Amino acid sequence: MGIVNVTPDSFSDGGQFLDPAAAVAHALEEIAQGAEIIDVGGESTRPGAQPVSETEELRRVLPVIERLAGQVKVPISIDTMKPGVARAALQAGASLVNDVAANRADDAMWRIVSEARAGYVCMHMQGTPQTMQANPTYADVVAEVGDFFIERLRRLNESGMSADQVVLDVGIGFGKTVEHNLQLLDGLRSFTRLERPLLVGVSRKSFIGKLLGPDVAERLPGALACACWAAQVGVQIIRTHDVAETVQAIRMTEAMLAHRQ
Ligand code: 7PJ
Repeated sequence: MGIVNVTPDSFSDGGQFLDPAAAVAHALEEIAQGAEIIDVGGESTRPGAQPVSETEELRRVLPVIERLAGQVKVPISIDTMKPGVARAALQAGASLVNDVAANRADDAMWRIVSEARAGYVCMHMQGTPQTMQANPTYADVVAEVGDFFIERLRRLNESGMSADQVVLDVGIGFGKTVEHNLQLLDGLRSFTRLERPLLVGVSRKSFIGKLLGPDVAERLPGALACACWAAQVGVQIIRTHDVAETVQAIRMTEAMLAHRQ
């Protein structure tokens, strides 16, 4: 899954692809590099980011989705927390909603996804992007994220969504300390018991910097280590800014897995 941020303030590439033509060109480049899903987002969810209005978010993402939908075969994902943005994006040609706010209380988002028969990424987050990194606390983060997934699959089903629309994501960095992120990466295999595709997003994330020191432009090796680890324990989708490098690392991992005795 290649990332296309149509935002002025995302933590690693904010402002680069605000112009729809630049965003579309970036998506096409990611597809040429092997991306099999394009994730278009118009609101930064980095810790402490300011929310944007629905009007502004739509102004950013809709031209990009419309233009892409007219010319690419890969599924387009809309990265949004707003049901209204999800609805408009699905109408414009997106087929997957990436919901980092799947810990939401109301079911408007889920009804929209259900009715569209679209895909849905159900990501775990403790708190909100504004509060999540203040003091993340868990007794057992792997068990709690697993319980969250089970409870959400039930709620999604009650809102009309079938399990086969759902992808699960532990939400690396969303209300987690470095230690929590490492525990979740270690525990990834346990989530395969839920029999849903798994997605992991580690690209350029701050826990790599906190653990090893590199600043945001130099975290690719750390992210590739996580991506290969994830692929090896059964994760199907890696969300990344660096598609060519990630595809090569994953294909190599898959070649080794295919030859395992
Ligand atoms: C994730 C995401 C992630 C999913 C972001 C960043 C911060 N969506 N959106 N999973 N991260 N599903 O790009 O690093 O980990 S925004």
